[in-house]
Amino acid sequence: MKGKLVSVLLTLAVAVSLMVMPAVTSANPSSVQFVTTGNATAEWSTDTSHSGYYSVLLTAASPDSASVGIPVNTPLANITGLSFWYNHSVCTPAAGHVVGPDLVLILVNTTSQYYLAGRGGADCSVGTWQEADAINGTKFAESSVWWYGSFDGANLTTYQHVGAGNFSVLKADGNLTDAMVLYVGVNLDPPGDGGSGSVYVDDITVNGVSYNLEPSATVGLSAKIEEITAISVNPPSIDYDTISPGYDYTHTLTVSNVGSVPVSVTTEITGDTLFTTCLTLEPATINPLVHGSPASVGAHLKVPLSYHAQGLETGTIIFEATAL
Ligand SMILES: [Ca+2]
Repeated sequence: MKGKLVSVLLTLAVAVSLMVMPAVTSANPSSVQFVTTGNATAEWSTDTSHSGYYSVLLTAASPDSASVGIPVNTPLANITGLSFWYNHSVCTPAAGHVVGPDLVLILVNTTSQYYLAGRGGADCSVGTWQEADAINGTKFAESSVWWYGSFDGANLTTYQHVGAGNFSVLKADGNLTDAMVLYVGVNLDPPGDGGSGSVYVDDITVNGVSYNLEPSATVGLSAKIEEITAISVNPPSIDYDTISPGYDYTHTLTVSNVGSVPVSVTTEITGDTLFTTCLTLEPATINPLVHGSPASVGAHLKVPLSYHAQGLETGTIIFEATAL
């Protein structure tokens, strides 16, 4: 007997390029990236959140730093809004200096040069969620300015402008006029002369689109599905970052039956050529999928050496469940 159909969409974004990869840490295969130095930490937390169930807790003491970033792949010229929500659990300034958090951008220009830009730091906000707006400066310290410089993947190699308080100064720089913003992040980076803090971060907002920081979307998804035929897929998106021809890697997706009846699951890949020709799913069908026994599906992306297309490619994996 056939039942209702439920589709779960996954999006995949990839920037195929022949250029050298930036040294962006991508230890987490989901689209949320954590970067820390020294003893600083970045971790998922359910202590408090601005949206959903989770936020990201950044903890750092001078001179270490902790950050969380999301890929955006948006031209710098198109950026009109940059903000995030934060809530300190501990904010201990030293020498009167704020301890962030900062808003940071990783950029690449048309000659494949990388830049790091940022505005810091937001005021202490212990116990209250506040929105720090890096464009108009709301909730940022009075002394806060935009800065930017060449970036080697770990450090600034030049400080091209310090004190560029207006975001438009950065956008008007000839080196960055046609640059892409690869990542938008929030960085807790106490000043070198001291200070420490611990801050929850959520809802990084770019051009009015708020990106809820969650380790997966499956909890919210399953809660909205009232039919007894229901599945969820985790993670809800795969970001392959910048890759090159010859790339060969498998991301594992977990498909769960969150309904009340056994289902069979079929899959379909749609979108740009890279994904429709180079991405395979193993297995491509699951039958049966029963409640309490999630199935693993390998999303295997193998890019042939002859693949020379460049730029952003996107695709969607559709999982379709049919009640048995
Ligand atoms: Ca959240």
